[in-house]
Amino acid sequence: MSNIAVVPGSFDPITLGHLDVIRRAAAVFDEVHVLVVHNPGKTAMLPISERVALIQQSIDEDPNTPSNITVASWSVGLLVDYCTEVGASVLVKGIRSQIDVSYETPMVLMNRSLANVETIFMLPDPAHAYVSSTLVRQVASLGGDVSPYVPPAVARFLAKTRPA
Ligand code: COD
Repeated sequence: MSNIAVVPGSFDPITLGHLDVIRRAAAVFDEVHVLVVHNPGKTAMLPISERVALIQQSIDEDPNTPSNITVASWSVGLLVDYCTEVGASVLVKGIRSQIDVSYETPMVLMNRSLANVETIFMLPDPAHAYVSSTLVRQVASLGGDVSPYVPPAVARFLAKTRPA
């Protein structure tokens, strides 16, 4: 039986921090599903289809990213329903600080209670530990250069859509 992990997130847009965690997960599990999920607590910048496309391009363009990664989105129910559908028993969440641990902990316990799905926390390279999609959106919207924080496909996309 293959060992499948799901790496969920808003990915609005994917950053180098996300990509770092995805690569680490892909080195540990047989299969990794990167899953774009709408977070009702956040106002989205990009449609889900665009976020999926940018993740796929970022993975395709990166020679260091392994080939056991699938990109998908989920909007019809619980995150653990997706896990059940694809036979995944583990979620992987990236952790930047104690704040992330506090935010994630109730979800870890709820997902375990709902469907016996466990969660593994992974830390990114410290170089990416302060990067968030929220800050990337803010820097981009104010005309700043986001290329140090996002994959090239995202930097190109944001440069194209930058206000004149
Ligand atoms: N380095 C490392 N990790 C990072 C970085 C970084 N620079 N930036 C973000 N991360 C991590 C986050 O800590 C998070 O684990 C993950 O990457 C995704 O981050 P975001 O910001 O893209 O996505 P979120 O936090 O908005 O995603 C939240 C989910 C959609 C995963 C969450 O809302 C969820 O699990 N929803 C499912 C709904 C559900 O089933 N609820 C009921 C049971 S809990």
